Amino acid sequence: PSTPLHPPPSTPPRAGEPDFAEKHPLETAWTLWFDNPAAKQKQSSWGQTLRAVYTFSTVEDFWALYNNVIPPSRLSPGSDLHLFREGIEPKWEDPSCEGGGKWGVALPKGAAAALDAHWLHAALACVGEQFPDGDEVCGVVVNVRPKQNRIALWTRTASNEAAQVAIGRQLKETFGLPESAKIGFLSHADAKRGDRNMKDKYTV
Ligand code: MGP
Repeated sequence: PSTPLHPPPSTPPRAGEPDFAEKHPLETAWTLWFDNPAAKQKQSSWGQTLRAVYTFSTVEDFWALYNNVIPPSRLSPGSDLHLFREGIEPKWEDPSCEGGGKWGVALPKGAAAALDAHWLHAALACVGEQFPDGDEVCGVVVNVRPKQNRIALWTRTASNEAAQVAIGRQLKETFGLPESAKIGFLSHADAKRGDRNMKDKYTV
């Protein structure tokens, strides 16, 4: 948007009063991306409709954006939202992602409130730096699909098992999943090969 999300108040706060116009900086800036390709994409042409929507770097601007974006449950099937650290493109080919992978969580269809809640909790965990080895976290994606929605947390170094496992455990906690629920980590290198029988590199 071209107008500021939080216009400054007309009078400055008086001495001793809280400054409600003050913004609280996040550790890094984040960019929300949106994609809604008309048809199923080939690997070679994938990403042509992917667009960066908005970059923010404060808690207040996160909420301003959140309150103005259609939640995943109301997006049309085929849509993706990506929330990534500024400067990292949500693509396997990005230098920060190419050696990485993702923890994927499949969400049952029809649970609209749960989908939106999981997306919000995942986004808050990212921008609030709740994950161990936080530098590993590139961003989070929600895929809205006809059969099953998915949320995936993208990380940087697939070969760093200790970091990925710690992050995967935290993601389960963020989502309130029981110990018995299993989630899997897939490296982008394996995803690229498009092998139907590809196996998770790690599970927690
Ligand atoms: P997808 O969007 O992750 O899954 O990738 P979707 O749409 O649910 O489809 P399904 O195959 O899991 O049923 C779909 C396809 O998009 C992949 O097989 C790739 O061909 C392509 N694709 C996805 N991503 C994230 C990338 C990427 O980062 N780079 C490139 N080049 N292609 C990608």
